[in-house]
Amino acid sequence: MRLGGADTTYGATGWSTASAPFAVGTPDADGDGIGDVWSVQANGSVRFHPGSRTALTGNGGQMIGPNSHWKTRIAVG
Ligand SMILES: [Ca+2]
Repeated sequence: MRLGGADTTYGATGWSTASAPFAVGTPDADGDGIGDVWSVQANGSVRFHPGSRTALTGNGGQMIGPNSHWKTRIAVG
């Protein structure tokens, strides 16, 4: 991630490819002016992770539940 123009660690735990195989940063999606992250979890669910100026916290919010359709998708964004 880029914060203040430099690459830095933004979320250090829970982001292994085994637990969150796909993740993408996007422009602000919740209106707070800070870019956000969407992920597809290993169980196929899609989660929204509100961005922050310092670090991602928590597990984000589940936007789409796990089902066989999402398990076969290869990208989000
Ligand atoms: Ca945001």
